[in-house]
Amino acid sequence: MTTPTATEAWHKTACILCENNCGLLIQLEDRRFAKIRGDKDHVASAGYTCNKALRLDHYQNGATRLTTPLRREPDGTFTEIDWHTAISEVAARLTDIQRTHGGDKIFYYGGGGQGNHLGGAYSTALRRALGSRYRSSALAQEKTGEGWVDAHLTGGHTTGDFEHAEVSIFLGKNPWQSHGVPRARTVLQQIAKDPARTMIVIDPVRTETADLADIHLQVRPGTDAWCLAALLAILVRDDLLDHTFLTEHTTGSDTVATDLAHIDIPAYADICGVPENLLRTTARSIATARSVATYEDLGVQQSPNSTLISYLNKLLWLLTGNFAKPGAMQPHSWMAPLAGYRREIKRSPVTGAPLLGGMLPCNAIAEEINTDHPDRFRAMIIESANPAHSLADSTAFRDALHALDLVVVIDIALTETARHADYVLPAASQFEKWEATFFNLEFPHNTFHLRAPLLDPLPGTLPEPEIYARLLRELRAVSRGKLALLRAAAKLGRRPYAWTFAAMLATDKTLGGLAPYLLYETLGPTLPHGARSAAVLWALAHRVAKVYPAAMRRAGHHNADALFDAILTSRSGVTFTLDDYDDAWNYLPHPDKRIPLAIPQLLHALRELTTTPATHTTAEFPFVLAAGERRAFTANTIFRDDTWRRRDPHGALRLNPDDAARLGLTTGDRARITTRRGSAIATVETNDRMQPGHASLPNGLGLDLPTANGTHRTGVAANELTDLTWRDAIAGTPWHKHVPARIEPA
Ligand SMILES: Nc1nc2c(c(=O)[nH]1)N[C@H]1C(S)=C(S)[C@@H](COP(=O)(O)OP(=O)(O)OC[C@H]3O[C@@H](n4cnc5c(=O)[nH]c(N)nc54)[C@H](O)[C@@H]3O)O[C@H]1N2
Ligand SMILES: Nc1nc2c(c(=O)[nH]1)N[C@H]1C(S)=C(S)[C@@H](COP(=O)(O)OP(=O)(O)OC[C@H]3O[C@@H](n4cnc5c(=O)[nH]c(N)nc54)[C@H](O)[C@@H]3O)O[C@H]1N2
Ligand code: SF4
Ligand SMILES: [Mo]
Repeated sequence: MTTPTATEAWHKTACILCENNCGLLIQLEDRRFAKIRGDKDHVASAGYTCNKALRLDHYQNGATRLTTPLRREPDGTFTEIDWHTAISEVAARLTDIQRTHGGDKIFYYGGGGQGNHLGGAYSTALRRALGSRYRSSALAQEKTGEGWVDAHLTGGHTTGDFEHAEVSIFLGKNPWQSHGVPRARTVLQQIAKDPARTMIVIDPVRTETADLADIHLQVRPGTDAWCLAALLAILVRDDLLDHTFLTEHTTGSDTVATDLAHIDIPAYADICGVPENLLRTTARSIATARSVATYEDLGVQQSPNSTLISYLNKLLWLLTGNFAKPGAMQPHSWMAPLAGYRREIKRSPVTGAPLLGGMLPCNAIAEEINTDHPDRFRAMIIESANPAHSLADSTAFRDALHALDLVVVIDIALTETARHADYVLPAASQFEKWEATFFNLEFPHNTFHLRAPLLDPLPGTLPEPEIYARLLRELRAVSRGKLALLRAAAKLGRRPYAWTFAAMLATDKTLGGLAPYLLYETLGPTLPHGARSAAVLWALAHRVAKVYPAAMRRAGHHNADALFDAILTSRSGVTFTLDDYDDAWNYLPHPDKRIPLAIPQLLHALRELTTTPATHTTAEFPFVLAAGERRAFTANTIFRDDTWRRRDPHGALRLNPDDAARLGLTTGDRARITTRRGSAIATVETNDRMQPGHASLPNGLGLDLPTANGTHRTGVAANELTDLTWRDAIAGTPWHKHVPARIEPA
């Protein structure tokens, strides 16, 4: 905990609501968060927060926290059971499924939300002990297509340097509301104020970010592929490419340029609804800028042609040489990579869905289960996720949960998902345990923040690492002798421990996947202030020292143990690597250190655009519904409490005023939204930010919150309206932002 000083009442932690995890100071009053403010000492956020962090007490002290494990009885009701019973029964049932059907029939979902990834780091050991092979998470309904494109091009994730970019491009991304860029609102305002810098927003909606932009390409929903293809074609035809960069650092640019040169620019401008002149101005401003950074997000990643769009987005900055220099796009180090980057595609056992980044597409999970195929999954472990609410077609997912022999949910609350579990294991909240995220995506300073607990776990709850360890103990995953040897070595110090650990893993290959558990059981108890869950970070610090030795030393850590100690003691986070711009090239995995630009499958998709349908609406479903917009008062399903929202209390359906008038609707009216899959009632807000024919609903609403006599739902649960088959042909990622719908007065 914090050291006693004059400001001892302020506890250091971080926000858990989006990937930026801004550093916070919190004052407690018993278990309540009395005051919250930004932590000026924080290595990444330097005091910045947005409006949402100040409402975190609604998470910590929400009314739906669980305080005891639950078991489903044959009559469908839940019984409260003690932890000992829960652990032994769950371990026995998992073992039973492993013996009868094989461990690969145990599917794992989640492993972390916006603020908590330490538990997930230990889940891998449980999965290894059980022989579980398949998994997924929310990444497989947004970033897996982009990751696959990255695997071909730069070999891994790249980050935009928006603090310094002359041209910043936001593609289907509204950072004013959703962040993603550190200190987003400050950075956006700085760009907007500086006449030498240009902001380009590509979004069908005139968002708060678009309000600050120099150029807003207000595309028709779902037509970004044509828009980007036209921009790229202009770059090629007007010879605006960076030939020096292409010759020195890439291969295949001629192949790509030949395909782009054939594009009918006026026709594509027409399809995306952006005047050709504006596209030409935009292309020129990108090509002539000293530096360009781009951020693509859900507006395109959850819309038609998403994997192709990721490719075209990356060609935009690669063909103009915006890589590995200030203000441009950078690959970066990782504490632990969030996903694997591989070009070759493995397939799922039943439906043959692509396992990009090692994950099953979220839209394929229910299909993989709702079948009598012998290889179907039989059990699911779900941690820190609410897939019965967040996956497309909630009905299909609930059916899948019911078809499984065993569902185990680890969560802090009785969520829409937990309600369908056989066992619910209550976790301590993110302010009641050591926690961290692996959203470490920055360059040249990449940072990591291990948060200390502010409070003891709510009685009856456990941190996830302890839950996984108890299950592994019950499964007798590692012999007592081996654990005793490592414990003895840990008492002698880190060096003897490191030797013993390395020797044991070298002689017994089966222990490799169990490393997080070994560390938790043996190194963990020696860590100060009960930071046992931090044990896995010791191995990750060694990984950093091995993979990025020079960058780690530049950041001030002379070896892995020094980095680990800095992580353990720095309450406002640490910079774990400090890079030079030239180092970016070392991150490229390709032996020739060149970026191979031609991806045949995606060039084929590009050529096919001439015949690919650009609209998916019909006379029956004439609107494009964006189901899941980020707004000032949305935060996935992290707050289970309607009172946290200061504005937009009902999560309004936003409609263009002309559309609303035509339908006889006005702000405050109730409207019925119907899709091929379902129907729901929403409160209307007319809003001239929307273009005609486009409607939007916020994400994370429609939770079933407990009342005295049942549950109450505010707003629309968006995935009652979405369909499994609306998904990208390559990555299987959903079209949440492009749902054909009908809207009528209710
Ligand atoms: N306030 C808040 N912030 C959040 C979250 C939250 O729940 N609430 N969630 C976090 C998470 S998990 C994520 S993944 C990020 C997501 O962050 P964003 O991707 O920025 O969020 P969205 O609002 O879903 O979508 C972004 C934009 O896509 C636009 N869009 C819709 N259709 C199209 C289209 O066809 N083409 C284009 N170009 N744009 C389109 C929408 O108008 C919207 O402005 O936000 C994170 N931050
Ligand atoms: N229609 C539609 N669907 C979408 C989206 C959309 O835009 N439209 N967006 C998609 C995106 S980008 C995302 S990221 C997903 C998000 O959806 P999910 O990945 O399902 O995650 P969250 O809604 O963030 O839910 C996090 C869960 O973690 C629990 N939790 C909080 N703290 C802890 C803790 O310390 N321990 C444990 N064990 N649990 C904890 C919360 O109670 C909650 O149940 O939704 C996706 N679904
Ligand atoms: S930007 Fe806002 S929601 Fe995201 S971590 Fe910072 S304070 Fe929290
Ligand atoms: Mo997300």
